[in-house]
Amino acid sequence: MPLALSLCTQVHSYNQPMSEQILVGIVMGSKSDYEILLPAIEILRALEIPCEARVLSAHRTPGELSEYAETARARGLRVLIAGAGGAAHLAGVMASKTLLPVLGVPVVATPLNGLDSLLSIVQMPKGIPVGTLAIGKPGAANAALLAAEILAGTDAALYKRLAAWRAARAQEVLDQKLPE
Ligand code: RP5
Repeated sequence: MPLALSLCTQVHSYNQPMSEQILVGIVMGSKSDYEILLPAIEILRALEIPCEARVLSAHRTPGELSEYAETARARGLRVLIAGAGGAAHLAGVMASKTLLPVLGVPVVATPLNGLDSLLSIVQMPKGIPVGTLAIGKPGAANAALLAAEILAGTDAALYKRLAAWRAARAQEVLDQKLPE
């Protein structure tokens, strides 16, 4: 079983999802990226969006990565999230193989602290876009939220869940108390 596939799918059976069709594919270049991508999985779970997570590498498993991206749309996926570090070409390679939106998450994996990954992902040449998020866990979380916003454009129930999620975050801020 692909890494974290059960994490993504487990919650959906608890929460009576709108559909068991997997809509979001999360790909990471190495198992070492998993902790950084976990917030994306958790948010997709919270929003009841069926997802799957895989380890596939642009340079270690280029054939399998290409096949994944090329077949994703036919399998019913709607958005892809790609997290990688270093010379992070994962998201760009995936984007070159599909017309699904690809959201890139730069991972800290080298002494350059993620700046290398950020520039690798964000500096796609004109014609093959990758939506690039912030470095690290905040970027992973926002990739999931952006995927949810894309899907909510055609899913009114998801739109309501997303609105409730954001309202809850606002309430958390309003409830914060400073020390006396
Ligand atoms: C990239 O190289 C991966 O996305 C990871 O961030 C980085 C290091 O990978 P490992 O050497 O830990 O497998 O391809």
